Amino acid sequence: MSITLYGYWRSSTTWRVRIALNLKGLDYTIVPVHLVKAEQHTEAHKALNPLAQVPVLIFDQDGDAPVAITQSMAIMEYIEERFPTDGQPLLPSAPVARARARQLAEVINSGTQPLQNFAVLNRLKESGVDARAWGSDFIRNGLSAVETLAATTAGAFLVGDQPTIADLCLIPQLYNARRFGAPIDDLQTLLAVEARCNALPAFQRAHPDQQPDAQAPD
Ligand SMILES: N[C@@H](CCC(=O)N[C@@H](CS)C(=O)NCC(=O)O)C(=O)O
Repeated sequence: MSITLYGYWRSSTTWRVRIALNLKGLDYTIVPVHLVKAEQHTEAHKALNPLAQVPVLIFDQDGDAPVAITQSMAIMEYIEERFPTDGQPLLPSAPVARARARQLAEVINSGTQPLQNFAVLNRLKESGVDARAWGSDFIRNGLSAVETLAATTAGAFLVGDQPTIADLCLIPQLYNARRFGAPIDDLQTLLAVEARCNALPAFQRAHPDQQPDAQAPD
């Protein structure tokens, strides 16, 4: 069996998947796709993801045709369902807590990250819009919502006392918040959760700076 992750060191959605694989204790090979050099738009990459984005996870099991999955939420859920007893679970077991983990993850996945994505920002810049301010506003808005929701869901982590897909989405989004200069110092629950995540090797090894294609920050 082999697992290959097509991604980019600073892609927040690729980062989520790296944490998921690390928490599960799964080995994987990274294939860098350089977004700034537009490698996501090559025909080879679009054959894997017609939306021209990363991440893409290729799961290759001897004897079966390789499975290529896009969309980080689908990938994380697949990893959890395919390897339910490996490493740590990515979702709580109780139905309400599972729904809360998905809910908080989606506030970031569908309510925040798409509004500050590379392609969106490039289009905004072409239209003369201050893309950094735009991104900062939407990130602040999304993370403020997560902070409010976390008041009733958080323990040591965003939902309860174990990391879930909500935390896997949170950590890269906080990194993006800092890149965009979004104010986050008052989001005390999120910052406390971040500190706990950052203490875990699975999160440390997933950090962009630890990736083979990492570059000096621009
Ligand atoms: N909903 C998708 C979003 C993926 C996504 O936005 N990927 C970004 C990097 S974080 C990308 O590939 N952007 C390339 C581009 O915008 O051209 C997921 O969660 O996988």
